[in-house]
Amino acid sequence: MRDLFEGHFAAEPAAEGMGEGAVLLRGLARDCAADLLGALHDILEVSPFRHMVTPGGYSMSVALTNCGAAGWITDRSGYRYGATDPLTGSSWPAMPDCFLALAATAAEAAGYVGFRPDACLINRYVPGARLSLHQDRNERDFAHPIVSVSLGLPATFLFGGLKRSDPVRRFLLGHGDVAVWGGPSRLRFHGVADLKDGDHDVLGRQRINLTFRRAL
Ligand code: MD3
Ligand code: FE
Repeated sequence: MRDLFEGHFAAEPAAEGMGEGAVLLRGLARDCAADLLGALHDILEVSPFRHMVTPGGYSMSVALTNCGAAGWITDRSGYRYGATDPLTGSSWPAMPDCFLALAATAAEAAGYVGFRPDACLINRYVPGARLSLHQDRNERDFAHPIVSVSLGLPATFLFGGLKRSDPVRRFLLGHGDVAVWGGPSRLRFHGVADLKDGDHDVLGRQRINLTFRRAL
């Protein structure tokens, strides 16, 4: 993987290995960020950000919405994917072409050919928001990778192991950074530390993360 990119960037390699099956593609989404945010604007007019409740009864500090055939939701009865937005009762907005293209390009660069996500979970963090350590296991087939795109304020991503108690490594994810998680890393525990306050040129006081999944 690394040798594919080495030589192109002397100071900063474009692809960083984060552990088996996980690859960080720094800045891959920088050039298409304006297209992504334009498409996101249209999604939010149909399915706005909202704070969902966990099965334990806590309201998440991260606000979320979805696009694609399936959307990730949580409420008092559990975590799952659903075809409709519980707020509107209608289908989630369609996945924009520029979302699909970026997800497929990133997956392929990490060695996963033919990734066709049917779900994009869109998370919004404001200063102080966090995501505690968890595994993503509501998808049907863990053979598919997950692709994540960071936009706006930088966040400290926490990357653990296959057990909750395993040590955690920290990666700072900034605007335009894309990460691909598959293979043996697919079920690793992960989370996001409290977002530090700041003012991003494009997004102001927030971070938006797109996570592309093959859910169904
Ligand atoms: C590593 N979101 O929505 S994306 C999530 O930045 C979630 O909003 C975080 O974790 C965020 O579930 C992190 C990175 C990510 C997503 C899925 C993974 C990392 C992963 C699955 C396995 C291992
Ligand atoms: Fe996750």
